[in-house]
Parts: sequence; structure tokens; C-alpha cells
Amino acid sequence: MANSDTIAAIATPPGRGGIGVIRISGADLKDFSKTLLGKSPIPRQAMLQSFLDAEGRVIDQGIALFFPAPYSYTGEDVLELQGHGGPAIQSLLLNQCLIAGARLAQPGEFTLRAYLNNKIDLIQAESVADLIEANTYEAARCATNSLRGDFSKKIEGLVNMLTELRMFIEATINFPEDNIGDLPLSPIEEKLRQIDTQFKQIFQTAQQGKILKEGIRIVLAGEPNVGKSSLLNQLAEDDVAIVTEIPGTTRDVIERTITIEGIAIHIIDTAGLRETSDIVERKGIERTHAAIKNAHMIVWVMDISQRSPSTEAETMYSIPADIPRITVHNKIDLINESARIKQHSNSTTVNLSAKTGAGIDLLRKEILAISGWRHSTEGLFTARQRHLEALTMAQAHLNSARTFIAHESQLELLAEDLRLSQLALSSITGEFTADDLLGEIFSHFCIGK
Ligand SMILES: Nc1nc2c(ncn2[C@@H]2O[C@H](COP(=O)(O)OP(=O)(O)OP(=O)(O)O)[C@@H](O)[C@H]2O)c(=O)[nH]1
Ligand SMILES: [Mg+2]
Repeated sequence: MANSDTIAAIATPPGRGGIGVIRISGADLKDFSKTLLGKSPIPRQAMLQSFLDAEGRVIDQGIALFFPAPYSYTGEDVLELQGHGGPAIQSLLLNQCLIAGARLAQPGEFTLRAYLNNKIDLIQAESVADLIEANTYEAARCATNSLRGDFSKKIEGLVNMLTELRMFIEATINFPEDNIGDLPLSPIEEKLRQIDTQFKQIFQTAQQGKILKEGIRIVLAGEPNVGKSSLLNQLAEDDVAIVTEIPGTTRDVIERTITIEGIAIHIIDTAGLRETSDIVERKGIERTHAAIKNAHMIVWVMDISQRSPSTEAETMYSIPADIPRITVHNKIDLINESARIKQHSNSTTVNLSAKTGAGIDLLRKEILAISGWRHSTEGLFTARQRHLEALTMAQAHLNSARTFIAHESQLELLAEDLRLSQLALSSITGEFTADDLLGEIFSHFCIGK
């Protein structure tokens, strides 16, 4: 383990509350506990205690809980002091912990120690942060599934399948006399096929988990005055953006997050696209293009009452073709059309009115459909871009391995690709992980976790 000095932090959020918790972790907290409580605490027993300063004066009274190593969150000795939840009293108590020999914990340091002491793997450590950050019930439930080890078990299952196959191939390479005559290539092929199917399933679930964790970034774009800001207001059911009949009203990007079926949808309203000599508007349009670049999806808004809608404007403003898109024909109330959705071979159009709200539900449904969300959180776990990248790399090695299957002489190359695939998978659970990646992951945690 890298560090076993004693760390302390206020684990409850800042502010006033019934209880404030200070958490301390270290290799040996017996002396530390004696200084702070006046006696040794009994393991895993809630005790009403006085918390003392260096002169033995009572700072606060509360519950002390002692979890001796290794049966604690961090795997070290952990002491939790549940005192009164006020900023002054908590600071006093924390200060006393520092005087008694602890240092302030870094963000996520308790969880980092849990990981370094093999209490949890890296996926589980990440899911602790995901659970705390979850804004929807669905995201919280899926983070709990990850924390329970659901995602880790899937990865372990794949690693085991790869290990078995590697052992089989190594045996074939090392003891050719046993089976060279009828080298069983087809079982290898069959196993590779099974692993591939498993890979695809896990990747799909992880992709869903990423949508659930991060939400979907949608940019409302189009020419001025087509009704982008009105659409944002209608989707958010709030007066978020200024709407006027003057083209060029919106100058800056305006973001609002809404929830559709438990998925966070980050909607970004932008300045209308057109040629302009107005410096402020031009800056706004630059921001529109920057927002489009980072979007998961574009909702391209057109005014159906103005001209026959075509894709010509999108081409004119060089909207990237590789970002999924929904075209909205807005202002149907002006031409007495009814709301509807039209699926073309590779695009979707929704006819609606941002003014009356007709057709907004169709747009909401289509946003979820296009994002790839499958309407179910059953068996789902939260996942991150890092996991998807590692899975992609592992799958690439697997695909490469399959190219060697036809030639007995290339079994060693096949085995090497399987090893590399396994290595990529192991980086997900953190079996082989660089220190800088750990720093990156844990620095995003809150202090006290
Ligand atoms: N009748 C009708 N008017 C609409 C509709 N949507 C927007 N409008 C009107 O169209 C005008 C422009 O609406 P905005 O929402 O400001 O349009 P925008 O695309 O954000 O415009 P910029 O910010 O200038 O790019 C306003 O007068 C709105 O009231 C609609 O569905 N029906
Ligand atoms: Mg606007």
C-alpha cells in the first residue's frame, strides 16, 4: 500500500444538520482514539462518547464507531465520530484530529485506500462517485449495481473465458505431440465466437450505462427566428431563454438540463446561424459551432411557414453529418398542420409547434430513441468513456486474434493477441492501472469519501 498515515475529513456535506460525521482512517488508531475519546473504543459498537481536546475538555458529545482493520471501508483502522452537524463544531473536532496526528484527507482518499487495500476494484471505486453524483433514481440504481460488483463480474467472466482459451492454446503449442495430428482448431474458433458475443453484449450494456451516467448533450441549432429558444422553453417547461420576433435574439449558448424517463438531457440553445457583420452575433455563432462539435445530437430547427423545408441550410452552415440529428419543422400552428413524425431512410423529421406545445412529446420520444437508449434499467450498471475505450481495445485484439485462426503455425500470435485483450480488460477493474489514471479518477471525488 502506498500510504498508511492517518487521514481525517468531514464526511457529511457542509452546512447545518442533525449529525455531522468525521471520518478517520489509518494503520493503527488505538492511541489516536484514546487521545480523542479518553479510552479505547470497542470494535463495531455504537458508543455515546465525549470527544475531547488535548487538555481533556469536552468539545462535543456523540457516537463513536470503531472498525479495526481489515474489516472497514478502507481496510485500515477506521474511526467515525458522529457529532452535531454545525460548521464550527465540526471544524473544531476536525482540528483536534489534526492535533492528534491526522492530516487532512485528499478528495477520494478513503476510497483510494479501499481500492489499494483490495476492498473494492476500480469499477466499484468509480461507482461510489457515480452514486454520490447521481441525479436521477435510475442513475443511482445503476451505480449501486456497479458498486455491488455487477459490472466487475461481467469483466471477470470475460477474463476467465480468455484465460481458459489461452491455457488451451498454450498447451497445444507446448505439447504438440499430444494433438498435433488433429489440432482442434474448431473448438478454438467456437470459443472465440462465444467470447465475441459476450463482448458485444457487455459493450452494449456499458454504452447504456454511460448514457445513464452522463446524459445526452443536445444542441438546438438553425437559422435565426425559427423558434429554437421557444423550443428550449417548451422542453424545459420554463421561461429559460428570451424569445422575441427579432432575428438574432439569442447571442450566447444557454443550457438547461431536463429529465426524460430518468435520462438527463442537457439542452443547449444557440445563436441562430446566418451571415452577419454584427461582432457580438458573430461571436455567438462561433459558440454555436463549438457547441455543435461537442453535441451527442443536433436538433435542427426550421420554420415550416417560411419556405419549403430543405436540408440546404444545414449544408450551407456546414453542420457535421456524423452527429445524429433530428430535424424539427416548427410553427405548424401557422399553416394549420397537425403534429407528426416522419422517418426517412437515414433521418427523422418532427413537425411541431414550440408555441402551442403540439408534437413536443413526439420530439421527447424521438430524442431517446435516437440516443440509443433502450428504455430499461434492468441489469444495467453505470459506465464511463474509459471503460468503453478499454472494451473497444480488448475487442480489437480479439478480432486480430481471429485472423490467425486458420493457420496452426500462427497460434502463438493468436495467444499473444488474447493476452493483450485480457490486459485491456484488466485495466477496467484496475488490476493493471497506471498511477496517473488513479490520480485522475480519484481527484474528482468529494472530500471525506
Ligand atoms: N406561431 C408560432 N410562432 C412561434 C413558434 N415558435 C416560435 N415562434 C415565434 O417565433 C419568433 C422567434 O422565436 P425564438 O424562439 O426567439 O426563435 P430563435 O430561433 O430562438 O431565434 P434567434 O434567437 O434569433 O436565433 C418569436 O416571435 C416566437 O414567438 C411556433 O411554433 N408558432
Ligand atoms: Mg433564440
